[in-house]
Amino acid sequence: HKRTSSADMAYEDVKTPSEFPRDRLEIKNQLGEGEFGEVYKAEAWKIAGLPGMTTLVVKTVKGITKDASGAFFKELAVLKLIGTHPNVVSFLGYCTNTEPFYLLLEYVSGGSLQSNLRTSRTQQTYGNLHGGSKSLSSRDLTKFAWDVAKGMTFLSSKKILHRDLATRNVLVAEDKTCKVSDFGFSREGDEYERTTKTRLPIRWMAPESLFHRKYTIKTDVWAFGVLLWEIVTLGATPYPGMSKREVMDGVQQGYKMDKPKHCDDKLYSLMMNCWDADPAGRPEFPKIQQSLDSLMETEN
Ligand code: ACK
Repeated sequence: HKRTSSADMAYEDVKTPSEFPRDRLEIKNQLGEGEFGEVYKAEAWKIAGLPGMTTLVVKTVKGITKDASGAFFKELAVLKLIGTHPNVVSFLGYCTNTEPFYLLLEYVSGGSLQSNLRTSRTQQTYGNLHGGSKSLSSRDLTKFAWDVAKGMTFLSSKKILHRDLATRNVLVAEDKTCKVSDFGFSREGDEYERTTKTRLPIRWMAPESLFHRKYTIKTDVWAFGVLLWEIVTLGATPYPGMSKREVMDGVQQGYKMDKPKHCDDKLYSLMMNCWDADPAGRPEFPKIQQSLDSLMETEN
């Protein structure tokens, strides 16, 4: 039987995700800890209209209280309808008949964008490659940003907020395509009771999220600006040398990060636009994608 994996997944063949029988899942090794529970690699037999076995990811969802289950199923209903996009981790199905609930997602083999950026670092800088990277060219970095922008344009067209956009939540496929991951169910509010302590992504948050718990597509745009900064610095932690408290105070007072070394002027002006104090002044994702389209054209 044919084996399907992220590398050869035929996106147009993926059917609307539905309740999947647990007995057709074979759970393998644990990949890590997620927002609501553990993350495992698994094999599924005939899922989402795909033939044979598909390697995928199982995210366990624990501790959904009766109160929160309404919000959970509402979100599930939205995600079922989004369809697939090459720059977004595909949602393949779910198991919600008993706890723990499972979310079944496309397996992306190359690890997070953050770890890809960090492992590409070298001490020395060499002429033709991007400053400080031994394995990633400046074109690769622009392509990462472009991929994420395309994924976010798609999600925003479906009215889906990410709420935790950062390079740690972008996965890299074998062919270096970036895929936006961990959207939809991530919540900063208290709609879902979390199993783990709530840790807010302070360094990626827009002022209105930090101080008014407000999340809109424009707060995702702010986070995208920070993600651009992470890409250019090969995975540095934003606001270097500043504590979370100092970041919050700084952001409130309009402090913006400096232009990183080796950063293209156009890219820096794009991040600065994403960090406009006024959400209405920040570009929409399709506009951001356009800016990156032209940057891709000028890269050799
Ligand atoms: O950074 P990582 O290697 O990539 O470790 C984390 C871990 O699971 C906990 O989130 C990995 N992970 C999450 N979603 C996926 C996925 N769709 N495909 C492959 N690995 C994933 C993530």
